[in-house]
Amino acid sequence: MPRSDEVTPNPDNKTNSPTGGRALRDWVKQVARLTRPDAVVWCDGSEAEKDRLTRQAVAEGILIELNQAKRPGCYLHRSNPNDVARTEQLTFVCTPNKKDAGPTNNWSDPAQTYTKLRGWLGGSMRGRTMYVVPYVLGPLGSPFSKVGIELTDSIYVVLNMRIMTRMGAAVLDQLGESRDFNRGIHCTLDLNPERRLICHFPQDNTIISVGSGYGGNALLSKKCFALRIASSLGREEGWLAEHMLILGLESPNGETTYVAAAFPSMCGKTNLAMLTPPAEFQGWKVHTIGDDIAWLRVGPDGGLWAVNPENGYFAVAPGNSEKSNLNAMRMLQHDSIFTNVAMTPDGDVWWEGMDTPAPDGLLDWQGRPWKKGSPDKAAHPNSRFTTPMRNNPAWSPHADDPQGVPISAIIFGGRRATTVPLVLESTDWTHGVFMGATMGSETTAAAAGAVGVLRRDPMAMLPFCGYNMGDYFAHWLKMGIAIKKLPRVFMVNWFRKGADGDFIWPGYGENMRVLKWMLDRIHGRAGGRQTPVGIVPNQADLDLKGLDLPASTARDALAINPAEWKAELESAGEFFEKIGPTMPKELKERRQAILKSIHDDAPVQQVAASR
Ligand code: OXD
Ligand code: MN
Repeated sequence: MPRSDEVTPNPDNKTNSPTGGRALRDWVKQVARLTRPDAVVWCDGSEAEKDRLTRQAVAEGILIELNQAKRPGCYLHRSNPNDVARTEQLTFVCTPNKKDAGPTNNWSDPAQTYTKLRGWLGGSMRGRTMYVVPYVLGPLGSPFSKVGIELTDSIYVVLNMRIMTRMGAAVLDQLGESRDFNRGIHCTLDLNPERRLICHFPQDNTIISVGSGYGGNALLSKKCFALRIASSLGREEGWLAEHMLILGLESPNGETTYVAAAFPSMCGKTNLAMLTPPAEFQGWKVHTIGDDIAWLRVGPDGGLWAVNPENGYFAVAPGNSEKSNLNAMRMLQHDSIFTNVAMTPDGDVWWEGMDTPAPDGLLDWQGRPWKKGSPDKAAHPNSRFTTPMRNNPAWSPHADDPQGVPISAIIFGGRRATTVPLVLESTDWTHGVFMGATMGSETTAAAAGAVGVLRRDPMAMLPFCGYNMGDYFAHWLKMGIAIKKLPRVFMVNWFRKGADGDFIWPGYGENMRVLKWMLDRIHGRAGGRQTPVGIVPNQADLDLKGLDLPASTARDALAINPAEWKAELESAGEFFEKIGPTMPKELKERRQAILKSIHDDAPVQQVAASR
């Protein structure tokens, strides 16, 4: 797209010396003829370019300069209030056959959608500049990596893409004359929700997003390419693109074990990825590879290897404090873009959950004076920061390793007030896939719509899987055959609530205790007890020293309630029915087998440390 001969050249079109291969130049010209920008600017990723665009963004009111003495290189952006989260109802997978998008995606016919979008894009960049943003997902030169080009009329998008991806002239060198690049077109239009659409064309490796400036809709490298399009490419090419953080855990004796973990949006992925271990875990270190997306392939040793395709973090601000995420607070000290947070009178940022109380004279996320005690939040619940991954004190240089890092465990987690214990281990790969496929979570403010409603969110990919969910499950099962050294699979729940309605588990850094049990399982050092739904640690298997947690609370955190699990599996069965004919029979059979084995007086079986 656009495959249009109807468009006429724009004689006024100025461009700074276009580079890149022929296919790229032709496509850029074609889009410029359609959208008719006043100028086309090829981004080179240089510091000079960043300074120039930042100055321009400040002059145009797109960015507000924050207090440079307190936060050098930091800026604030305020979105249109109608455009503050992903819009799943306006996100489409446009495959030639509807069944290839599957029952969990919105689908529209590619030809009709191209025609409609061509109409909306015609002349849409008049009076504006079209930026050509070349980027690579994954380390430059890595066999994992893929090139994308985003054409956008938003400086905010360019400046964010600069942080989120490896962006600039070097990408064009990697691309050369190749036609193999993701084509992304982003046009802000007038931010009218009636003319907002985020459309994916996996068969053309193309994305068109119009009418929104929100990160998840407009930074096309992120959810659109690195997840929706890449998951579809991964299926064809035999790998996985997942909504997962990647972290390395180094023990005091210097052994580093890498894990990848899938959680829905706003369930603490960024926190977990850069967690600070509790004081009792002297000598343990956490190394962040990524906080949101993992691309996973079978490595030459037959194990599963992962890269983080991104170069920065675009994460939720509220709730971050020195207590909950010290590394995040440090990395936000400089060179970051904040979106929709509150601003203090001295030009600093503030959000709910920060260490300091709201100062007098605070401006809320829309720039309005905010009064203490107001029922409205000062920072939008989905307000964000964009920050380079190298800002993170826990950043691992292995994030740049072309071959990625070896993954010893996959963790699935959701936000569940009931049913799901603190941690569960699967008994085999199919069971692990089953755990991921039946994941449920309560909805959050990361997407427009009701918050706190339980929905099935398999592998945390419900909004991000670019093809039929049943085929996706089958692909996961197939990967289990291709991977010769299989990672263990776990499920966690940091969000279980007690009878008083409070969270049972303290979460944040204390999650290290759960990770430690996983490592001990991986290395054959810890046991557990077998339940019909998986292996759960005994209280004695978890390292709880120094944690003020009554034994009865620990028991509640680990409890398996048969009645709740029966209801859970019934609900999972309804979801499997919704997937329809592509739903793999292995997973349906596993559900039935587990359901059958759940009864109130099932004997407790201890599980030995090594399998
Ligand atoms: C995100 C999301 O922005 O999942 O990462 O919504
Ligand atoms: Mn995410």
